Order: sequence, then structure tokens, then C-alpha cells
Amino acid sequence: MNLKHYLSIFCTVLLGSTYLFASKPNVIVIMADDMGYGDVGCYGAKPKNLKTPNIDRLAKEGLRFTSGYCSASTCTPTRYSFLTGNYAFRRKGTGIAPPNGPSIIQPGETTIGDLLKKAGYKTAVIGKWHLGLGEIGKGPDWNGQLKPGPKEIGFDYNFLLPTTNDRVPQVYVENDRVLNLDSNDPLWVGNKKPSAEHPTGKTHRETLKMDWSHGHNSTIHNGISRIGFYTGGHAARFRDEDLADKWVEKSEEWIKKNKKDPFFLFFASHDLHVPRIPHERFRGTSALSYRGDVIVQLDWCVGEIVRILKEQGLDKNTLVVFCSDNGPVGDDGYQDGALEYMGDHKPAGPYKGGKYSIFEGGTRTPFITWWPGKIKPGVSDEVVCTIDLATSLVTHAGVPIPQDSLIDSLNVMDVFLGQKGAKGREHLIQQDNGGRGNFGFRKGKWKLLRHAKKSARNIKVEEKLATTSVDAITLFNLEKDQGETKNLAKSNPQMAEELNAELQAIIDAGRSR
Ligand code: NG6
Ligand code: CA
Repeated sequence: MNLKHYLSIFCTVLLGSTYLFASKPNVIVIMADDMGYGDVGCYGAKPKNLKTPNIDRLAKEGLRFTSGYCSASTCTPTRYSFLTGNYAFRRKGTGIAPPNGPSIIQPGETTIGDLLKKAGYKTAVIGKWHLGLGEIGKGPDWNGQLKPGPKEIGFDYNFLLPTTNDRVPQVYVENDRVLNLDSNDPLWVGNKKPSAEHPTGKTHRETLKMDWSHGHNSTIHNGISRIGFYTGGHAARFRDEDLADKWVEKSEEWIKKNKKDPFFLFFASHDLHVPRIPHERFRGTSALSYRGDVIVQLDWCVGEIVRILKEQGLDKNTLVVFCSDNGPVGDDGYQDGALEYMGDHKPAGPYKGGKYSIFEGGTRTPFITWWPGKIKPGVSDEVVCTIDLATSLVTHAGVPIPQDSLIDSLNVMDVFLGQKGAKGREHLIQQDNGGRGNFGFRKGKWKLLRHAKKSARNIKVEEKLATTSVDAITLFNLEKDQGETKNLAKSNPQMAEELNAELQAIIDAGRSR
């Protein structure tokens, strides 16, 4: 062997290891809850209303998407689609999960976690789950093993708020058990009042530290009444004020333990979902009351994640994705001052609608990718969606995707990484909570809305939740009319028909990848 041979072997090894290194970055997906397009500084929130320096820094050092979407305008369907890569409307039972709902994703349905594990990733979900726990027909066994759960569907570790912070019970789940549960004080969860004297938001309204406005008037915990009833499990109950700190604490522990392998962390913040309860140190940090204060709290979490990555020397080899699970909402059931203190803040930015709606505000949300040294700072107008993370990340990690899995998740990794000339989605179906048969269809500059019912919810986030009447088919040119105000369905019926037929064809095809 001569020098040339040695050089070629050396180069091959170097290239090989560089390839391996580059193709398996750590990935942290930070998913905000109910955060709208206009809720952060880098998307137009004014500093006098609230400051989000950490999220803004991600955008400044990374890629900020102007057409980044979540796939649904409520939580459960977006999360289902993010994990499975399937449009949620294809699957019954993917709407907002109730407290005692079983695991919506059962073992056997392939998830992003399953496939990343095949690439050698360690995987974890920390934060809000809201995808059900336990067997079909049984639901969660709160005092026993909560199986199946994340562990059975692709996550090595989980530390959860099992449902939502406004749904019972207010306990943490670590792996498949309620944390700190005392067997002498079993946890009971149900949807009927357990006894006549059980205090609720209705009977003990004067004792509440935050009053409800609609729903949310059942069992009281931490001075706040919730959706659903529960008793027991007192030692296991958390304080709403401490959730954000807990997500960061557990993430830091897990990252330190798993940093030798490539890792995938789904950091599922409960902020800014109701009840919006900032930690005491974040109170009054915005001009928007608690709704703004919990954005500042979430922004702090983002800063902590970056701090941890830097301290562990992982920042150059970690892709951070910041996104939201659905658009914004003002009053979502508690009198927390969100509407009263909104001022000139526009939670959905220039877009119409918000949470629960198929207008742009329902799903077009903050979307940032950050990977220092790899992603060139900039802004991208390409269309991407949280549903695409699965195929993009898994393909990037070199794992083949089974034919019948991740059926609506597209490989837009080059777009996420800001590669020159890379193209995002040609089209995207947006849905609401499902069940109502409402669809949004974005294709290029066009946006078609198909409402199965003659009403749409929450057209204006800055006002009380309402239903407003809508036409069955509406068409908008987002290039000229980003606020979806001028319906072109009548003046351009051909385009409306064409898009409606294409939307239907994608639904009928049963898959889009
Ligand atoms: C609704 C709740 C709302 C919120 C939502 C789920 C009422 C009146 N409204 O049913 O407060 O919990 O469900 O939000 O109960 S999500 O972001 O998790 O999808
Ligand atoms: Ca949500």
C-alpha cells in the first residue's frame, strides 16, 4: 500500500464518519400549546406587549418559516399527526382526548419514535401528552400501569402531564406510573360527580383563585376548577405554577444521561393552554396578563433548552424545531384577563381565525428550525407542516419508511435545513378538531375552505368564542388577501371547483405520500 491508498482509506473513514455524524443530529421538537402566529417577537409581537428574546434568537440564528403549519387547529389531532405522519381526519377518535381516553396510538402503528429508535436514537417525550393512555375499551389504569403509553409507541422515556392542564387529573406520569402516588390514597378519575358534597367550580365558585367562563366547573384543584372529576392521589398532585420548571428539569436530566447517543426529545410545553398559570416569578412580565406571562415563561424554557445544549457541548449537533399545536384563543374557558388585556396584540398576526378554525390563524403558526453551523440564518416562505417532521427526520437518519406508514408526511428536510432551491409542500390539508368535516386546503397562493356546517368557530381570537355563519365553499388568494376577507369562490368558480376536487381526491386516495 502506498501513500495514495492510505490517503484514500483515511478520506473514506473521514467522509463516512462525517456522514454518520451529520445524518444523525440530536433533535428537539419544542411544541408550544395554543400559540398563534403573532404571539412572538420575531413574528410581530410588540416589545411593549411582551418580549420573547430566546425564541427570537432561535429565529435570528436559524430559519424562520412564514408558512409553517400544524396540521390541525386543536391539540390531539396535531400531536397524533406529528407522531404518526398520518392526517388525523383519516382516523376516527383523534379529536380532543378526554381524561379517561385510551391510547389513541396503539402499539403497531408506526411512529416517528419507533423509526428514530431504529436509527439508534434515544427518544423521550416530556410535557403534555393528550393522546390517551391505556388499552382500547379500558383507558388509563391510574393506580396501576398506564399501558400502552409512549413507551409502547416509540419513546424510551416519558414524563407527562397526561391530558391537559384543564382536564383532570393534575398529576405527573413518569413512564407508566403516576409519580408519587400513595397506594393508601388511590386516584379516581371520572366524568360524574363522585358524591353530593364533592366541591366543584359551581358549588364553591367563591373559593376559586381563577374563575371559569365556560365549562371547567368540575373538580377543584389548586384553586382552579377543571374539566372532569377526581378524588385521591393528593401526594401526586402538582402545582400549575411549577409545570414549566419541571419540564426543563426533567429535560436537562434526560439530555445529560443520553447525550452519548443521538437523541430525540419531544418537549411538549403546556403553555399557553388554559388555565394559564405562570410561575410566581413570571407574573406581570408582560402587558397582556397571564396569557402574555406564560408566553414569557415558555420563552424562558426555550432559553433553558439552548443553555443546556451549549453547556453539554451539543449545540452544533442538535436540530431544534420550534412549533405550535394549534392557533391562538383568547377566552378558552377561564376569566384570566386574556381578552381584557389584549390591547393591540394580535395573537394570530395578520391571519383570520385561530384555535378550532380552518382559517389560516388556526394552523399557520410560529415555525423555526435552528442548528448552528448547519442551518444558515434566514427566512423561508416555503410551506412546511409539523406532520412532515416524521418522514423528514427519519429519512435524514437513514431509516427506510414502511410503505403503509407516515402516509401524509413528506420529506422536506432540505427545506427545514434551508438548502438553496429546496421546495416545500405543493399542497396542505388543514383540519379543525375533526368530526365536523371542515377542511382548509392550501395550494400555492390559493386557499380553499370547505365547511361542512354553516358555522365556523372563533373567527376573531380577540373576542369571546362564537360561531359565525360561513359559506360552504370559500376561496381566497393569500398573496393578495392574507386575512381571508375576499371570497373569490363566486368570481372564480373554476379554481374553487378544481381545488375542491383535488382536496377530495387526496382524501379519497387514503394517503398523500
Ligand atoms: C375544549 C375546552 C378548552 C380546551 C380544548 C382542548 C371547554 C368549554 N373547552 O373542549 O378549554 O381544553 O377543549 O384544547 O371545555 S387543546 O389545545 O388541548 O386541543
Ligand atoms: Ca393546543
